[in-house]
Amino acid sequence: PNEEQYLKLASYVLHHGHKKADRTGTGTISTFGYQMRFDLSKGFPLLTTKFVPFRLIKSELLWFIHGGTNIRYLLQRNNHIWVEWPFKRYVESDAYQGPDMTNFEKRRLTDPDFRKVYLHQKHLFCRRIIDDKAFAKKWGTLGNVYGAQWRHWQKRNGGQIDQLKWVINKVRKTPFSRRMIVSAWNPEDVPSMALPPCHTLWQLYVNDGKLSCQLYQRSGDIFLGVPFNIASYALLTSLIAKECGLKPGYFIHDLGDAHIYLNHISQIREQLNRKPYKAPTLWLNPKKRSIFDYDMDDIKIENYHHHSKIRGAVAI
Ligand code: UFP
Repeated sequence: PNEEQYLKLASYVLHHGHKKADRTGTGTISTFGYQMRFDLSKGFPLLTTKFVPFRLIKSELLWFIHGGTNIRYLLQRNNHIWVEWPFKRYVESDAYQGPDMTNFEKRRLTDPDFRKVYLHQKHLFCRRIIDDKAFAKKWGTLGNVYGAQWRHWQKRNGGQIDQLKWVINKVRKTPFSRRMIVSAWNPEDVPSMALPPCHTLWQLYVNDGKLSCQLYQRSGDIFLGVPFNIASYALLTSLIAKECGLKPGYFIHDLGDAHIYLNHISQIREQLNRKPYKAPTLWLNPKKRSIFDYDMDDIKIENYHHHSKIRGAVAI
């Protein structure tokens, strides 16, 4: 079954990974180069050995598809996964007049009183992004993240490339093509990005009426990030397949630095002791044709039986 692919990865890195220092100072066990293959005809690969919040995956992917680079779209859909970076930029600017937020990433983990103050300030920031359009425009932007590269890649001599439209067109017109690639890795932008793209490049492949997608992810947090990434690309593949009149084939997930943070090891062990349930299924509104027309209610996950949530701190 599909979920075994993920559990095998986690178990492999747990047992064969080596200790490696990392940017966040947390420490990891890591391995370089690993491939998982998910057969999308065998159910939707949303993990069942713990609860994975699909609504966050859905709103984030729709945001990419719409070319979004401002957290306002996400906050309006109650998705807070990208807030930390704009919040940091805001509290480090002169525009911010509230209590001192210096080094909030680390302090919120060790000082419970500070944590309350931090959560309140972040809440006020998010409210203002939603309520005040001009404020959102100035402080809610993330720069050239996925949405910008997929839909508005800047050309050297002016103008833009819509990679997503282009690749969908290729699938329709020349499905045998070996050039159906979308790249989020833009070397010109990387130095100025808070978080350079983790999912850097993906390729489509058509065979026997089925659309497959292969992703190269340069860096994967096995406990927190990777379960999201699998579901997100399985959904993307399903949406493009539907638009092109194809069935979803395989999602092939290649990882570069595949790591388990040292503070996630007991969580991973717990997860590995659980037995997967039958995979859920994906429902897409049959009235929607184009990938650009979907909103939250047009995409649903059905029959999702899962084990309980497992908590773990995000390394930032
Ligand atoms: N990460 C993921 N998937 C994502 C994402 C981030 O696993 O979609 F955005 C993790 C990988 C790594 C960290 O642990 O976030 C990014 O840090 P770095 O840029 O140092 O690789």
